[in-house]
Amino acid sequence: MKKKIVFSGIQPSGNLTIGNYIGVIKQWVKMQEIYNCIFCIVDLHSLTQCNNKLKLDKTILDTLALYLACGINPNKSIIFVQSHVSEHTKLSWILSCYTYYGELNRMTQFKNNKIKNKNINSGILFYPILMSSDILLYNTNYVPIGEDQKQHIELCRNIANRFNKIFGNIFNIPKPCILKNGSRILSLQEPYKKMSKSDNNSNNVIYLLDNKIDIFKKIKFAKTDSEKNPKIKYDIIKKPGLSNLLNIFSGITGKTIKQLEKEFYGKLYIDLKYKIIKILSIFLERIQKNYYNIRKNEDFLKNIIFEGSKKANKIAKKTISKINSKLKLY
Ligand code: AQP
Repeated sequence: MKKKIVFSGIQPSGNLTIGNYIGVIKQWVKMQEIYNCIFCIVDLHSLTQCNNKLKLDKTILDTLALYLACGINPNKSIIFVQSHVSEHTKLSWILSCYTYYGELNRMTQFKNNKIKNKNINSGILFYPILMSSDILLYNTNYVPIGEDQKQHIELCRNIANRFNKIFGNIFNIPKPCILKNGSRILSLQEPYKKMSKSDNNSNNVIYLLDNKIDIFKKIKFAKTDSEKNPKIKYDIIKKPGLSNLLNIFSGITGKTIKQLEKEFYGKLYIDLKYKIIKILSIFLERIQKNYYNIRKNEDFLKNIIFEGSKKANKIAKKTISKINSKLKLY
């Protein structure tokens, strides 16, 4: 039987976080053993941040080295850079003509951005269409994502269904893969919002390249709650900070929340924090050792991108050629 296709990507907009790892990269590592996986470094998406300080040539290689250090294997998966395959932007324009403005305007991520920024660029509005193009170009079956991207996949499915209704079965309808726990790792100091690599307060975030001292400080002072008789019990509504720590623990060790509640029964929050500091330090030290080894070899990294882009281009061109013939765009 033909293997199912997985597509997923991360913006090369800075240091990857433990949220990116637990939410998606960990899933990728497992999925590459079962499916045909395509992992993209979505540089065009990161242009929406209009951050002219971003040195994309460098951050793309940093991101790739982190993918590999976490266990993504270029011999098993296609790894490439979004802007190296021009079909993404072409399909994006075509799909935008089959997407209603109201649909884009209703996206929560767009609405949140509108509240935060006065001068919002239209790339942020169109972001879900570019994301849909990324996915649909590769006949994707499964898309591993964090919780925050769920609405974008629903939109992608709607656009694909709408297009298929008009032009016949062009696109597979992709399904999101969202973890039960760990699909939304929260900020350490403000545990009502997502942990984000672009957060201005670095104490909110555990980066994959954080050193042991930073891990210690950030976890030790992570916000919890001030219950009178504090119990280590998962409750994301009443105890978001503590529950977030349990999700991080579970995401790194593979232990279930129930197992952790049992293990820490009758113990103090600080006991849990010290244990997380220990397991995170060991875990990240291993990734960092791999990372610094791999990152030194730029020719090796560039070759992976070159080979990956060649393979991605081939698949993308086939899809676009099907669409061209349906739309009579020769
Ligand atoms: N905190 C998180 N918990 C679980 N999953 C997460 N993801 C991101 N943060 C968390 C998932 O990682 C994938 C790649 O994300 P992205 O970098 O392309 O964009 P993002 O969702 O905007 O992530 P950030 O860290 O918040 O990036 P910035 O700060 O650059 O905007 C996605 O599947 C995402 O769900």
